[in-house]
Amino acid sequence: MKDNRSVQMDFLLPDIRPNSVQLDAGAVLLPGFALHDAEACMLAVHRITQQAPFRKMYTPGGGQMSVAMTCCGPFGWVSTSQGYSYTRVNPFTDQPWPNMPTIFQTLAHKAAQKAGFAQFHPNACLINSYSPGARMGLHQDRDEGCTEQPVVSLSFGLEAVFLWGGLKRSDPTRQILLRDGDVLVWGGPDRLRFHGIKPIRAGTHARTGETRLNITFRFVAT
Ligand code: MD6
Ligand code: FE
Repeated sequence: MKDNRSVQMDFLLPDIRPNSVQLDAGAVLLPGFALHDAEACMLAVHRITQQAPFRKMYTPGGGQMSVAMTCCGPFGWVSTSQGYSYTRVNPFTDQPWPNMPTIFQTLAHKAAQKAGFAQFHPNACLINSYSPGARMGLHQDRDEGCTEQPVVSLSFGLEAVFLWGGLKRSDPTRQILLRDGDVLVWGGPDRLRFHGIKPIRAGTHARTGETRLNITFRFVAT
């Protein structure tokens, strides 16, 4: 006779997370929104990094960032001792950034739409790779020359604690757990909020190994 004690119950527990969490007037967390497209995104990142490998850049302050970065799309974000900028050419390869894959464009557009931002067509995509211990200090996203458009951000692999601050660096921060497949969209009155990522805790994720990947989409004014 079959020993039922060792048999996995054959129903799935419902995912009790809500589809959408309004964090602020212009900020929405979409838990698991990118799960369906996660493997397609991993393949896309793999292809991009063959053309444009991850690099750890230096900040204008002189320190090396703990997060490794690359980009795709018409514009890529770069940090040098001279400052931050968006460029059409990857300074490490002297080549244009790889094309933005259709899956990225579609996912970013769908997430923005679900969060209430119609017609988001990003022209810049930054891909951040975090190893355990890597972090991102509090900052504002304000190098785009345009704050009309939202930012869409995808998280894959190891979880992260996202710090959600205010319009001043010294404002208090809330902590938001970002997990594999989660999407964050923010714009409007929240577009210039300070935010950051606490040091990633050690771990291994089935999708990414000892890594958290973050893919952010923006519209850069030309
Ligand atoms: C990260 N994200 O999630 C870092 N910026 O690893 C960001 O800096 C960020 O997620 C603007 C909008 C969404 C973001
Ligand atoms: Fe940011």
